[in-house]
Amino acid sequence: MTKRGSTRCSQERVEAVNAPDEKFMRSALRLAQKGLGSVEPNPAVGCVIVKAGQVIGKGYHRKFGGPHAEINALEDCRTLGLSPEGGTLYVTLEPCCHWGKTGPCTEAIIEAKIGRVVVATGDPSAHAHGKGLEQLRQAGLAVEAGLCESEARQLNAPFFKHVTAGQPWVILKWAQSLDGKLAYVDPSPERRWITNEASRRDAHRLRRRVGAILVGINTVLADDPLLTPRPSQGRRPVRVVLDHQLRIRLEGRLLRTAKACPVLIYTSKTAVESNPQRAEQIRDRGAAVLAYEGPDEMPDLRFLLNHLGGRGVQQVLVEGGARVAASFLQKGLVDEICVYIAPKILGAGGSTCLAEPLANLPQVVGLRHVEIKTFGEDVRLRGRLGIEDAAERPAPDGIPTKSRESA
Ligand code: AOF
Ligand code: ZN
Repeated sequence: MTKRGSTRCSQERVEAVNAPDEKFMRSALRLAQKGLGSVEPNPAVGCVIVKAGQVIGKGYHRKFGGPHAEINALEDCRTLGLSPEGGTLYVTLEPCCHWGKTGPCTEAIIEAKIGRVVVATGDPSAHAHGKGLEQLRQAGLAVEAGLCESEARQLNAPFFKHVTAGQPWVILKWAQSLDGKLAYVDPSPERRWITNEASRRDAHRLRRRVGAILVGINTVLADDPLLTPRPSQGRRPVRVVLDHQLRIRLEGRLLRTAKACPVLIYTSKTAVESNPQRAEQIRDRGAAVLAYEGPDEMPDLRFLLNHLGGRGVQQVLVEGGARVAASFLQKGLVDEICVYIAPKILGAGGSTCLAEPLANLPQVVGLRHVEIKTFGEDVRLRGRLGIEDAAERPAPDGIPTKSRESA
């Protein structure tokens, strides 16, 4: 397999790589993007098949459990009555060679007699990890990897983080007024929500793509939230509550629905030991109780994230309140921020400000890849923190994974 000299798709290196290759890979990346929000926790993958300089088939992974990008692109060729034989297949992720919910893409590619495969990035999953590329090479196909690698990894940053670090991608979400208030002091049916309906619908879309939704006990006691995505479209993220004293109400909406949609209460060992009956009552309602050691009021968030990652949660949505949000930020555990801003000033009518618990944050936190979108008159600002490209993440030996020879 040939490893390309550079992994970027930037303008400066157009000369360094085959320009048509880059154009087709960019097209595959755009296709991949369409799957975001529907494929999680699978990666979003796009594929383009080209023959004699013409695109003869396109496809992307549309839905979790559905056919992979390569299969859809091959199917597209056939629907158009075109043969993929001898063509070049551009795909944004190493083709799989395992039997999962679907069959191995490598076999379909080989059967279709594709001549050359260009891959943006390897799949670090144990079932792949270079094995897919190797299988194609063994079958006599020309295989190249690393074109637009950085973009391909950024597109699936949560997938790469979960597979390589074992921890979920953490999205911190809140809604605020212009003066930074997160709630009304005196909520009423008319003054319950800060943001508009379109913003709230969008927040439910976000809930649908994550494996866990996390809040603090104060939010639960104040709002009695359900914390489910609505409409659910079959998604049932685990609802996690940080509750160091086991204060959750047994008759609240979370525990009343715990048998239908999972609930995890994260508490202190002290609380469980001093009141084992209470923990038992919570378990009887169908919720799981997980306890951390150490100071009661300082939940071990890393332990929790490792636990969630281990049970297959790829993305966690942290929804509040202000102190919970601040502690995730203070511990440097946030990967992405999503904030909805409503054009109103709540003044004395508003309560809770993120600025207060964050007043002692020692470092400035800047966002990258910032994206701004409007929902009616509300504004949504999204951005990423820290090193979100796993290819740039230093490996334990200090060598960035990008500079290694790929498998
Ligand atoms: C590909 N093409 O479009 C995607 C791949 O359960 P399955 O069969 O859907 O397999 C899911 C795994 O396949 C997923 O964890 C990831 O390693 C790979 N995703 N592979 O060849 C695709 N989405
Ligand atoms: Zn596949």
